[in-house]
Amino acid sequence: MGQQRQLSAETRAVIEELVPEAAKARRVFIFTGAGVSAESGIPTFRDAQTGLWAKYDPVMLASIDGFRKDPANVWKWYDERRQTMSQCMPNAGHTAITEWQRMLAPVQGRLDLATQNIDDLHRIAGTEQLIELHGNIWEVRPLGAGFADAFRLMDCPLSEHPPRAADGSTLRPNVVWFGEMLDESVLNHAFHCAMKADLALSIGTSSLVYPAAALPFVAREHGATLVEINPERTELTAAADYVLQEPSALALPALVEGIRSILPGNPA
Ligand code: BV8
Repeated sequence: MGQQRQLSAETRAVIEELVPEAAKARRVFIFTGAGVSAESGIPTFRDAQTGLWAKYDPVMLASIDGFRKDPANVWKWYDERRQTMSQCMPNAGHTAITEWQRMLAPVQGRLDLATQNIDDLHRIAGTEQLIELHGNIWEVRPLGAGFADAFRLMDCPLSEHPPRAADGSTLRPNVVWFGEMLDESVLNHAFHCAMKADLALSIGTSSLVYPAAALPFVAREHGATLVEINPERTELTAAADYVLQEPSALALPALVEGIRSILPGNPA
């Protein structure tokens, strides 16, 4: 019960109201952003003091033009982020999502997770049916090649910036930069899951970057109950049916604990 101690009384009341509906959901769609990894020690993008964009110019570093101009500089930034991420582990919010997914299997339910994060923490936490909308920082692909040609390159730190393929060609991070299209099949699958959901949760995202940010709105338009978990209000808050204004590593375990006490066949 330690988690409950730090939740505000208001959040505890919202969770109490939400749990019976959440425990009934059999098609859960979860959409996450950088905030869900904040408590693992990975900086978000837009948090004023600590956010990456406070220190770096995203157009220079998270764009194909920035890369073509100075691939070594962009790779230096990604190598730094890889080194930070290699020291970080999933937090209680990541593991609560995996636990919820496992609780749904015996009742023929399913939980699909679409993340904007490239840090691999949902995968390390054991979450399946994982949709990586913006790629993965541990994957690379030859410059000019498509997502299908990506492969994992785990060297940390990298031996050279930019890293090169065996044939000497330049490798780029297998991530989606500003101004680049997402992998169409990945995005279509995410929209399909959002449209089928009876419960959708948007967790740890400023809801600013499209087309990913449209997913929770589409879920709601197709009949899902919409929950937002974020210490701050966002562009999505007004559209949410339930708002848990807390850090996700605190709110998610409390929510999943409540669901576990109701789902059949789960020890309370
Ligand atoms: C596209 C991967 C079609 C790389 C990222 C002009 C030209 C071209 C496109 C555009 C344009 N103008 C607008 C666009 C569209 C653009 C866009 O939406 N721009 C925004 C800024 C207006 N989108 C694109 O470019 C996309 N592609 O549109 O293609 C196209 C193609 C060609 C030409 C025209 C159109 C591609 C976007 C993907 C960019 N890649 N990252 C990398 O990571 O290095 S973006 C990056 O920011 C993330 O991936 C994420 O998607 C995005 C949003 O970040 P968040 O995850 O939400 O993080 P943020 O810091 O913002 O917020 C953190 C939140 O967590 C906060 O709310 C905070 O309160 C909360 N929080 C903090 N602590 C906690 C917490 N929550 C819970 N618990 C806590 N403890």
